[in-house]
Amino acid sequence: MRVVKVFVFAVLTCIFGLANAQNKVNIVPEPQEMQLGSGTWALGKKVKINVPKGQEGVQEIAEMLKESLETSAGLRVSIGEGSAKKGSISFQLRPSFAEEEYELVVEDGQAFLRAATAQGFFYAYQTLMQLFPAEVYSASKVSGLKLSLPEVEIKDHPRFGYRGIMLDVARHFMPVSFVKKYIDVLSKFKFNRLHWHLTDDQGWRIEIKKYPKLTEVGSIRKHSMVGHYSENRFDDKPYGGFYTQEEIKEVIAYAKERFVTIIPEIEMPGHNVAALASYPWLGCSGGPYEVRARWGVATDVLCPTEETFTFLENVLTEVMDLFPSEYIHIGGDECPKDSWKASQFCQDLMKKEGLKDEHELQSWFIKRIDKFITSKGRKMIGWDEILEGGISPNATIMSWRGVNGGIEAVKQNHDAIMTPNSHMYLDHYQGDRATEPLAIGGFLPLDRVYSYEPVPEGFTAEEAKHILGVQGNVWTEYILDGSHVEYMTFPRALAIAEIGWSNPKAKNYADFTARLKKEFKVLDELKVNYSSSHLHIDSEMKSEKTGSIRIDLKSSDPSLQIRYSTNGQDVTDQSALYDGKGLLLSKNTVLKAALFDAQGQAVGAKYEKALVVNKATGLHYSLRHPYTAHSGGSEYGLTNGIKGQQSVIGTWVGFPREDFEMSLDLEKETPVKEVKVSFLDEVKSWVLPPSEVEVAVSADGKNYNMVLLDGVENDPEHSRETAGIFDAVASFDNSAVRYIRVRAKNGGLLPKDHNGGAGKPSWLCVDEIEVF
Ligand code: TNX
Repeated sequence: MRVVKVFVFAVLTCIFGLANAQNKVNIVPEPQEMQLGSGTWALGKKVKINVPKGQEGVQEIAEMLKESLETSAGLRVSIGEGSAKKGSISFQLRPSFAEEEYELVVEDGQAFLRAATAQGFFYAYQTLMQLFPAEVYSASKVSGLKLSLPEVEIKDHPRFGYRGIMLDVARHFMPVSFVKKYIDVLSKFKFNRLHWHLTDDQGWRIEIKKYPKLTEVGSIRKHSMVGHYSENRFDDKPYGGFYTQEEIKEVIAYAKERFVTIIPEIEMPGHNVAALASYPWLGCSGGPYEVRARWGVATDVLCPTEETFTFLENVLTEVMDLFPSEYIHIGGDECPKDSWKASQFCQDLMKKEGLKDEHELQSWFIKRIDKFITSKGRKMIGWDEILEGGISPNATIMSWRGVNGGIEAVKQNHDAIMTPNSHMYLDHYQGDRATEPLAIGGFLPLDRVYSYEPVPEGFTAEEAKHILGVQGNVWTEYILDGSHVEYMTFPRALAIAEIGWSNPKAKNYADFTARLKKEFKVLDELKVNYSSSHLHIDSEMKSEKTGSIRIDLKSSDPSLQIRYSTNGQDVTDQSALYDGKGLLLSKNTVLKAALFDAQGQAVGAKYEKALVVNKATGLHYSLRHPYTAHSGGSEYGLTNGIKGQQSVIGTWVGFPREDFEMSLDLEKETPVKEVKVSFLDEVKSWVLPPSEVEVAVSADGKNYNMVLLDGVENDPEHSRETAGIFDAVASFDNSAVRYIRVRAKNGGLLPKDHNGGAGKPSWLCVDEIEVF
């Protein structure tokens, strides 16, 4: 084999990306070492697969390969124990390899897969599949499909032993068929753990023979939330679902064939209202309780009585009988202490055990469970809250509230799995909220996921060993079905696959996204939904000082073309082509744009902005109290031409508590006949309109001509029920002025019936200031 060395060190990653693109080798996760040859092996109609004698599990993997080749391309494949020769694919044992390590070589018209274990061979097989065209994944025959492989030598092993995804089936239930499909797809990208979040306040999803009410009662909630939590709305349909123990076994066996270990999570002591509703004696107040319909954190939690521990031990015994996983997850997160504070039993228990507060009681609780799990030869995992009040001796920590939990755990000589909500929460938005399906919040675009490094800075090599790996979490409050789970998972999980497997020195986002193009075709073949929102259009506004603005559009991928419309019509492949020189807008415009690939196909996220152009557009101003960046405010966001949109909080410039005051300099004397200031009125999002607005204009910056406007309360056109956008409009006599001052009084405290915020200060959200 004539070998072209293309992958040596990190410095070569650019060249590597190029070589990749040219040679069409697209492997995710990127292998540790790869040398590309110059030739290819075009497979014939007949292929022989050679497997080593008596090696457990290898025959099954050879069968998988046979099925893929026969189904997609109609090859005739035989499996036997023959020796390697041209035209064959040979599995060869390498006993010295590590468990997940493999080698894959294509040369001289044949292929070799080498490993020590079935798992190693499975990964060699997955890499081999990725060397073929995407159609090899097709579930039916693809006419005219010719299979060929590039000459290549790959030596590969994972960086971390734990590469996981967490699926929450408590908030929304996912059927067995979907869970299997999900595991199958994840295993193709070399994930080896599925953390299955089986119980929570809103539903208990696993059959427990000893406690049948857990599923009879606890798996069904009366209704579910619709829209965002903050809207406090519900539908009127009971919601339920659970897995029988037989189904659980079926899923575990299916996952095992794909080398995915399922880690069950049984939450405690918080997130347990579904169990409380089933057996009210588990709670401190004795109930009655109802399976929770609202998202968020419940104050009712398990009471640490002997009866509760007996219950938990019985539940965990059944769970451990089902799940062979070494690790058992017991939750441990978000356990409010209200019911323990109010319970005489808990207070007495704390005295008896010498516990100084309820945090120590929680720690005592978890330690007891840890002891039980350890006594059964298993290991306990808990969310990072289990560090509070003293960590259990054998616990592994799942760090979710950022990375500090993980750091703290390692400093105390424990293992940690990194799943910080800053980078690994796949329930967060991955693109512009205005065009993405409703999500819990946050902003976690693909590049941010990809940028994550699981080993905290400053860790010694010894400490780094305690970082077992990474995990992406799919919480499903806002994810109703499998297709939506897939959309939130892919491609962000592919970035996680790479963080968990590949050499961090070879990280290269541009190369990763280039490889994604092929992976999207693979996902298409597998009928997996995914998002392409990482392809998007960014815009920047510039004032032209002539009552117009210039808007520059930029594609996240320079190889894509931007087409746009300014007449409100949807963008098609016939719309105007953006020439990269910026658009000059001199009147209010709805600007729509979209990205197109070389084939003229629309790809990625759509872009849409309502732009306002007036005498204030693009000008700088000063504020008396600062805006808060967290609400989406940006410097000069009040005059940037982009108006806040109803229900899209991030498009407003927000001011907590205080009144609002801004001064604008028009830079020269300008006739002004109207000033319009818009405010958001959305009490559910803690945003109230101002109680009073004052607009003043001045020619010299000293003497002001003032107009006082009533707040929304006295505006007959606007009522709280029709919440939306409140425009305050002040009229003037069109004489020339230079300075404009706007003051608005904060709307005060949130009303008594407010969900979560009663009596708390409200926000004032302003956008935009328009001058005519
Ligand atoms: C926090 S992460 C939770 C979950 C929610 C999630 C939503 C963790 C241990 N607890 O109960 O579903 O946020 O992002």
